[in-house]
Amino acid sequence: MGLNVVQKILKQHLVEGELAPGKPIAIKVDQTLTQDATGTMADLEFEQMGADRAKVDLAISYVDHKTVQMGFEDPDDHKYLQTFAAKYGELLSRSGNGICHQVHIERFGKPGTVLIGSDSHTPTGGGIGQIAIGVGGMDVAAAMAGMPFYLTCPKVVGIKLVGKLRPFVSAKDIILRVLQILTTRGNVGWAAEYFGPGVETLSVPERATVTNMGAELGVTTSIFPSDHITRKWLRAQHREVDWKEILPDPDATYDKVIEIDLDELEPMVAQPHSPGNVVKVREIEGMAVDQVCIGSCTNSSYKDGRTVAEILDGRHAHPNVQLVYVPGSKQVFRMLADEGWLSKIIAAGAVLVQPSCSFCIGIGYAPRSDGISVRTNNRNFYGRSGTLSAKIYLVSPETAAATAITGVLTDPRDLKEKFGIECPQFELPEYFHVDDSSVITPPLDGSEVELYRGPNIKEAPIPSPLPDEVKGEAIIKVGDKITTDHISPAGTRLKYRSNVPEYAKYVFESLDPTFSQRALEVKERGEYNVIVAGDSYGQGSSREHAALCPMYLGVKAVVAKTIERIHKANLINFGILPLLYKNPDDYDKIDQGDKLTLKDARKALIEDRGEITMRDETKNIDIPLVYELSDRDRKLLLAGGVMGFAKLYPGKGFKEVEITE
Ligand code: MIC
Ligand code: SF4
Repeated sequence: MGLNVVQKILKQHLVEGELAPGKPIAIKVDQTLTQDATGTMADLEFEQMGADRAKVDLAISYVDHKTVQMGFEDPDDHKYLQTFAAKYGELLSRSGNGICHQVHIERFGKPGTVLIGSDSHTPTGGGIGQIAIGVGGMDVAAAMAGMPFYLTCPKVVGIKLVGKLRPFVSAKDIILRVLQILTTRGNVGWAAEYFGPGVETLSVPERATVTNMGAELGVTTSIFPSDHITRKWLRAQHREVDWKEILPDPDATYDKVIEIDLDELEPMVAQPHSPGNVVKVREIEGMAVDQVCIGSCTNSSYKDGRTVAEILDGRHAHPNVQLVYVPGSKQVFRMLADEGWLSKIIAAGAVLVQPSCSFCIGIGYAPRSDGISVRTNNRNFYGRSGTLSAKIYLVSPETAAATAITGVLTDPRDLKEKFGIECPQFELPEYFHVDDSSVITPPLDGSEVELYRGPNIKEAPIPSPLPDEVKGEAIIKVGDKITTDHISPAGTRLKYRSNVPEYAKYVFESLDPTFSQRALEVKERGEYNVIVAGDSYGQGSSREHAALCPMYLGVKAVVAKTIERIHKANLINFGILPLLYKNPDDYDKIDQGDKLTLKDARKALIEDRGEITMRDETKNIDIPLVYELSDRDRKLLLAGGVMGFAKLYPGKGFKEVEITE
């Protein structure tokens, strides 16, 4: 039987297990990436693993999130990252060089290889036919130390593209439409593969916009085939040698197929507070807007910047609108500057920011109280912009530029009639401006390099092994779609990423500022905390701090209706049980503050019973819970996560260890 692109690449990288959907597998990793908000912790974890050098074909550390340096903590982290990269053989992309995903697809990604990155938007690499997966920092550290990556073999949804995008409709509208169909939940265990005649009509930056925001679907990865368009992109980046054709076999099949007719597609918008809350721009157009922000790893390519510049050409942002523009990379920035496009964006009154994550992660440009902000990034989670009462709408660069001009949410197709603006039509350049001078190459032998550690950098705490019985409290009860931004806020708190005791103070800050204190009190009583959640717990960012900090606060189990993939893996890595209600209605029976006991938790995992009973002592009822854990997952949980395992069984792999009591 023919293979699709996902199956082909996984097959070539399989090192353990059987390539059957739902089965645990391990794959060889070719490339790793970290960024400066997750990298310090990942690197500290790597140090504890005892390897002497990064053992992948390419390891790269990007400095792109904390570039504003909101205190000594951020530059201290950067210095640590730089010395770490030199010591252990990683490239380091300096502050100002750009957002990891944009730079990676320009300069380093390779079709047919496997990339894992400690950032959920790593699947941007799928735009050039790479299996690129967002993971927690611990998994990147393990891959750099030479271990394979463990995952559940995904089912593949084939997304068939037919037709061609109409003027002013763009790649962002494709992924927003996919999000409207598939939503942000229920896609764990799936990968998305784009195929069909419409694929050929999309350039690499357009494909990358689509695969980037596939992260919001919750799929393991998203991918396009590597074809002549990919080749052209790599040639334009002066690296055609990295090209390899990877097409689905003619008789390839998919576990499910959805079809999108690009001809029929209209400008789309994701409304607050979920990227899955998508409607047509037409349905809500006319809404007054306070701010328009253009950039982020979803829409910061040369194509996006140039499109915006052409639309804005000769016009100024509406008096009521603050316009912010952030290019994705030094390459994009420089080309737009050299060719005069940047000048048009500046003339339109835009606030210009260096290539970085910026507004997307709440580093500056918070909207006013109750403000309406229209943005081209990928997430509009509650509070992420830095203003709790603000409302964020996610759109294409075309819609953003049109809105900046008019001051109200505008369907860009109206630009022609209202302002005589034609849809920008241009070919991507034959060659991009290539300059890797902001990427530092490590010495061949880094053993003499001394690591720099600022005072804010604290070792990650090691979880304790799973006790026989988990006795404690339902420390918080939350609803559906709780994101890792709810659990571990970013923005002004990002500077504490390397200091778990400090960062832990802000866990669930936007939902319940007393959480951290209450959790610590339970821990100090010698008991454990249990998080009670609804559907799709742990959406969004890959930040392992959303498991690490709760672990530090004594959380030993999350009980939810469903848990998202990356977060579940992070929970396991830090020894927190990811459990599901056998009967989802039982969620309603538990209240915050209930005394809970997970009976025989340890025995249940040792014997792999598949079920654990939770006694709600307050309500006097038993609640049956289930779990989906591989052999490896169970051993890690029993031992206290990856580090707990390494401490109990130094130098041993999980297959060499049998845990019987
Ligand atoms: C994000 O977009 O939320 C981030 C910041 O890039 C995160 C990583 C992090 O929390 O550092 C992500 O997407 O994984
Ligand atoms: Fe940076 Fe935003 Fe992309 Fe995350 S989603 S990597 S914060 S630009």
